[in-house]
Amino acid sequence: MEKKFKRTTVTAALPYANGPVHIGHMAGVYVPADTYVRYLRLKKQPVIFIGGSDEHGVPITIRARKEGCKPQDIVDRYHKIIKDSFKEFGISFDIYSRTTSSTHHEVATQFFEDLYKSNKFVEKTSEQYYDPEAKQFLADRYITGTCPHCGNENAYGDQCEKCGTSLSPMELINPKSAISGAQPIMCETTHWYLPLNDYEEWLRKWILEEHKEWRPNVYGQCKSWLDMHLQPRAVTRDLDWGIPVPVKGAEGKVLYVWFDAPIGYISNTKELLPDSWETWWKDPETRLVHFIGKDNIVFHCIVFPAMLKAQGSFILPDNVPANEFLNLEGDKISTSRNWAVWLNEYLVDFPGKQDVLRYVLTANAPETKDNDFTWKDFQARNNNELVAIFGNFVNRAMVLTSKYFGSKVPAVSEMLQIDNDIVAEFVDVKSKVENYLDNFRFRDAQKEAMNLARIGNKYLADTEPWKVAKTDMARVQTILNLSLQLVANLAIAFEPFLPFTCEKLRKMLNMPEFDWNSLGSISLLESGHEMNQHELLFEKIEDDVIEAQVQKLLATKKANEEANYRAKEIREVVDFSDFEKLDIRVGTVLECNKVPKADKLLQFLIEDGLDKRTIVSGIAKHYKPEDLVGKQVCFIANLAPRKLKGIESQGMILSAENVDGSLSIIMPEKSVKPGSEVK
Ligand code: B3M
Ligand code: ZN
Repeated sequence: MEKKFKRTTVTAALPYANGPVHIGHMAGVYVPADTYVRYLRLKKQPVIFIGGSDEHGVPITIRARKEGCKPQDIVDRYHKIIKDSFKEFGISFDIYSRTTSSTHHEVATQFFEDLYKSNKFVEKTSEQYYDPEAKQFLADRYITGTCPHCGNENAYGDQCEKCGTSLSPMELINPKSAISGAQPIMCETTHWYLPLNDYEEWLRKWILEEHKEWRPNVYGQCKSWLDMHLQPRAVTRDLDWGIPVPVKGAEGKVLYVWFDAPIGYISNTKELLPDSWETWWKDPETRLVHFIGKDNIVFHCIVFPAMLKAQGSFILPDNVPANEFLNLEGDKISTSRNWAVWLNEYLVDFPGKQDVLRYVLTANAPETKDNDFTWKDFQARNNNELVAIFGNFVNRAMVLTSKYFGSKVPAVSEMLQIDNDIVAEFVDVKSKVENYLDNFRFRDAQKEAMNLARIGNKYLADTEPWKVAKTDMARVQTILNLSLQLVANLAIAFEPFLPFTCEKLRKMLNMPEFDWNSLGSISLLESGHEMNQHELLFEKIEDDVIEAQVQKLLATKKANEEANYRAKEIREVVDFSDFEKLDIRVGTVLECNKVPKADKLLQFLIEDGLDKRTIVSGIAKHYKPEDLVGKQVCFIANLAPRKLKGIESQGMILSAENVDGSLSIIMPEKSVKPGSEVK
């Protein structure tokens, strides 16, 4: 930390209280934030760690409507579940509050009023979709319709989940209100906007010139937002769940959730420290760090700083170490598809193994690119690293000491070259780990800390105290003394990463406390110091346990496939004349080849009875081209030609899509003359 700062305010994104927390949240935000805060605390640097639930926003109201309860019931339920999970995993917030708290309502209202009174907003009237039956304006998520890009009939007003395109409600074909099913109409409504365009120049300078040290993914995303130029952003919404807009005549309007949520960091600090909160938010000697996932970058690096700047009395974030995403077994984590490892379920399946998950999530942290969590990797890291390296070293050092010296730390007799060498090696670890942690490189920091145990294992293997014991007890004293000093160093170095394990280890060693500054010392334990009973720190995870988790995910996948399949309704009725417009024929495959640089496409040459034609089809994942040559297929012969990867496709080959998404080509039951019509 640079000298100019006296204290650090650390925030971690406020999770929406409409579902439990999963490993993606942990890897992206909470494990790194907690590691960082524990590190600063160990260094005795003043720090506060602010968290809380984000309890406003449209998805919460949708969920409540679905379940037939109030939004408050939903957030009460999940706030508790989330808060408990964080506690169980040792995420050591100084406060974990919520945006429905009265303090937050006051602080956010005040913030809005400050900007309102100093004319920082622009008021604009525009036309928006309104549900004439439910008599309310419709949030983007409350409008469904057909996606103009892929034809999905259940696209939302803000996004099509089938093709992933971001949409605006006006783009939907046949829009419908998700509340009443009515066709929405356009009505005028007034909102307050933060003119981000006015802050663009300032933001460019502040981020692009003064914060070149931000992570490349964060810096790059900011740059591309700024390069596309900023537009005014509405900070209010027509909704009945949220913080009422404190302006006369604004009844039925609330603050936009992304306006109030980041202010939640301030409110929660105020709730924690009613008398001194301003020191942590207004004193230029305070350093502000936001831990978030990559989908929140624009809000924390552009919108919230502009709000703080507009208000005028707050400090700005010094760093925003956002992570990329963690995938699960190759697929994007998804709450709606239940494709996740939920913390509350992990705790039931792996009781007492919170540190194992923390370790794996840090080892695999998506710091520079998206990463994948797999159960096999989880098992391997536990068995080959935590058990075989860390646990094994600690155990050997403790067992040998208890065997030869009755659990008392032996005195060093004489140091040989080999002893001096390992001391030199591990003394270095402190500055390396520090340097990584100061730069938010948690994977590297943990790897470096693990080196202490590697060094220890090698030292024991090289010096073989169990053999030396037969001839030279004085030598064994030195070896075990140094080994125990290394164990004590491990306990300190790993405290930010594996707090439960280190607490256990501290008790085993009978160390009064951890002190980061003594990391690297070879006199952490005095000779004659009495240690406590030792126990195993980690245990092997067997194949059947991992297999059970894999099976659980497979079951989820299957259930999703079936649900998707059932969800497909029969389309609108068409007239016979419409059907007749389609010219479906049988053809014989003359040639079939993979399309270069397109992993889904096959290129066919088809004998169609009159001529030969080229058809490109997206079935490469399901067939080998050589297996199709000579086969007969059905194809639409009068489809307008389209170019795919530069190849003109003259028609479309028909196939059936199975529940699991696999494709099966439709073939005539017996061979027919090419060109035969399908009727
Ligand atoms: N609740 C979004 C999210 O969980 C949001 C973060 C708020 S941080 C102020 O992705
Ligand atoms: Zn779409």
